[in-house]
Amino acid sequence: MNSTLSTLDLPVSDADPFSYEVLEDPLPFQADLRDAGPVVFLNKYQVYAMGRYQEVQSALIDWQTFQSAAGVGLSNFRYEKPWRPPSLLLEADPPHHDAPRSVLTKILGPREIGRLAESWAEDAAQLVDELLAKGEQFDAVKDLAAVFPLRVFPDAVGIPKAGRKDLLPYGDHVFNAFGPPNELVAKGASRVGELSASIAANCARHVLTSDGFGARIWAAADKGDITEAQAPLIVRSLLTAGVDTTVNGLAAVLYAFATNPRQWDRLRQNPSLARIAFDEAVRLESPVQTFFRTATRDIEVGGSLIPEGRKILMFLGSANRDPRRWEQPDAFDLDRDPSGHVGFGFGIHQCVGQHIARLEAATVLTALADRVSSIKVSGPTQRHHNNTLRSWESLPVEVKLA
Ligand code: OVV
Repeated sequence: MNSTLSTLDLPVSDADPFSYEVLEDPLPFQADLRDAGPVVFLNKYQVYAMGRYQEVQSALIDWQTFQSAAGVGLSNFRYEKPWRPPSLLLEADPPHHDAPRSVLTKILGPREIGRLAESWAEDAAQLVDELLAKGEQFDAVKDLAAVFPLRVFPDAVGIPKAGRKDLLPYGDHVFNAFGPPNELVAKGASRVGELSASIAANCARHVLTSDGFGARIWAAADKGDITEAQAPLIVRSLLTAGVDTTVNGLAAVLYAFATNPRQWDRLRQNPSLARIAFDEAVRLESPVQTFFRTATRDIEVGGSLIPEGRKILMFLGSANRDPRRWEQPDAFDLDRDPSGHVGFGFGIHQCVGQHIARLEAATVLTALADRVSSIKVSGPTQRHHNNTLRSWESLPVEVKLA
């Protein structure tokens, strides 16, 4: 390969994907990125970027070439000390990745979590009833999407009541910390020590209930599937990745319905569409917008060279709206087959909690569809900016009782 030529071929962008403007509305930037080429060099951060579905999906599958162990944020663990002990799942590759992954895959598998469905459906019904008792206007984020995961997930993990209020702020900071050290990271810095300590305290064996995901992780250590040193860090992964993500996934699907009234009618006619609807919303909104990988060798992609050791920013959200892959990519369409979207990633690192996320979403949507004949946005919406998450501050809605 002629690396000089390849470097000359490389489109360069001066845009900042972590700027206020792009976080407020990433779609124009993402369209430019996709149109600029299969790989684009981001001058500001001196990293490579992929915005098209085909290259993103192929790279996510190829964990040998696009490693995670050097970190999936901008910081390159080859040269910089990670700000917290790396995740044994997210920031690891085989062989180290495999034992923690297979333990969690089993604990969070579709059949294992089936036992939660009934009580979560009751919790969702109760929460929606509480909301509707107060009136036909509420905030779909503050009153519903940000509330339901905290009602059900910490209990499923088995952590104590105290410290639950720290889960969202901790997650918000972790997802900011995958990005550059900008003001979003700086604003979280003052609480990092306190929040990390609180999360770590909830991972200890003696504080966890005997029947939750946490206890099962510790039981896997007793069996010898993982070590006792690994167990608390695997619990930490649940507490880090399991709350902000589902809050924003729920917000995504509620926003999608609130802006697509005909799709809400379809869901009411056929509630079994709830799961398709959730995946379609995850495709459309991509609550996790980006993750980095690191090149383990010189790679040629679309005629450009990515040198060994360099960071590549994968735009999951952009791939999920790539018109080269999706017909009418910006439409929320329950007739579409959204499978193949990269909103949960792809390959060996694909979201291990996705069945939990789908169950949470399906129970909330079912409870709402049972009671509400229409839902629409009723006031100014407000985004919450995060370096990695596509997030909401406020989503006022008005519903009609069925
Ligand atoms: C997917 C994800 C996001 C954030 C944190 C982690 C995983 C973790 O394993 O800690």
